[in-house]
Amino acid sequence: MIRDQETLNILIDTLARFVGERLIPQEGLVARTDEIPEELVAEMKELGLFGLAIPEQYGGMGLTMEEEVLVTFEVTKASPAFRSRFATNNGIGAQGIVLDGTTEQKERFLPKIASGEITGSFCLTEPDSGSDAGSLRTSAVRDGEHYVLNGTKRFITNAPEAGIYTVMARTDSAKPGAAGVSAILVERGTPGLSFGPIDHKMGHKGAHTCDVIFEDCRVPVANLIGGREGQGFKTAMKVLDKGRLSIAAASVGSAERMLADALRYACERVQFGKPIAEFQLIQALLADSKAEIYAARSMVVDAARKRDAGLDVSTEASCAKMFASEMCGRVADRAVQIFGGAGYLTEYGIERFFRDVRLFRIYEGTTQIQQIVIARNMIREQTG
Ligand code: COS
Repeated sequence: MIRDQETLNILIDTLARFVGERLIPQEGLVARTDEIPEELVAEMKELGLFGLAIPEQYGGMGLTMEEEVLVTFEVTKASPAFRSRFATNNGIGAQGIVLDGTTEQKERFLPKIASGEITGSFCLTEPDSGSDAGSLRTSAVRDGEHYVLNGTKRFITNAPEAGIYTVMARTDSAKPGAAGVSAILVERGTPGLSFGPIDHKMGHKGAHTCDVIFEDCRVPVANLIGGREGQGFKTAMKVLDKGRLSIAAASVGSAERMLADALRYACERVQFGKPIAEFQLIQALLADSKAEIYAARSMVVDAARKRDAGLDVSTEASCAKMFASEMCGRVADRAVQIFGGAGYLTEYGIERFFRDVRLFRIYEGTTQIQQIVIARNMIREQTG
């Protein structure tokens, strides 16, 4: 659902220029230093990137899902670490409040999230609870007008920078699975909240993750998302339905960038007396990538439109995330192959993308979890 094509075109053109002139030239530096320069973060705030998907009444741009994926296709033509810096504010670090928060919670946190004044972070995964998210053990025990949180969350994106954490915690120890989980907002600076060291990762340098630790961390009852206990797992799943579409879109944008780089290289690199792009075996790598990107892009836009139409897109989001992230891995592999020896060197940048995009098949639900979600939904529809 594009509300105003002209305004969207201006936004996408502006972002394309920002990507080309500001982000791509800094990719090497960000990878080497594991840090996005503060001036670039300030420019992202200026452009409104932290509030793309936050409703306009709270200071965001209120993009529809279709508009948001089109923007993501553009922004992820630069290293995915850049997107990661602001994506939690539009996605997993804010959508719990957007989808299920009380009016008071929305008014209190969303304007600061939309402006980028604070970064949002989503705390679901734990050391012993990854794909089996319903088995999480972090506890939130009611004590008067507070919850007392204890436990550890793992691999939490933007945790070192964040100001607000959406924490899935067990408020009912008698209910072992998803039913006993609630979503609770914890603000930075709350006594009992601390962080592990920044994780050393294969890729996504500049996008930080770390453990988030709760030790008798007291949080007001008013921070329970939606004011109802036992709804936290469902909130998390709804947030992930949207998040998975965003990762699918990021997979498409990154694949488009890698293919553009590989095509340019293939047209310039001369072997056996002509550019390697003229050899049919190279053409097959290019053509397969082009067709698969087109398929993934079409899936993502279709699923986004269905979400904008108010449909349940749990299946479509998982299909898009699974196909697009796996496609992106294949394109990364082919791009390195086209670059040959140069593809293995740091200075050409393609090996960095190869490492970066590996994460798309893992976070916000592995490919295997997407298969489970898709098949379960199919069986449920069949058997009623
Ligand atoms: N939207 C709304 N509600 C949903 C939902 C969705 N997309 N998916 C599940 N639910 C609801 C179910 O309807 C069920 O509610 P009822 O008990 O009232 O029927 C409840 O949530 C529990 O669902 P389910 O029984 O399917 O939970 P499981 O424990 O079997 O787990 C999977 C389901 C495996 C799909 C889930 O744990 C998952 O997505 N794991 C991956 C987690 C992940 O992506 N982690 C990445 C880190 S976050 S960056």
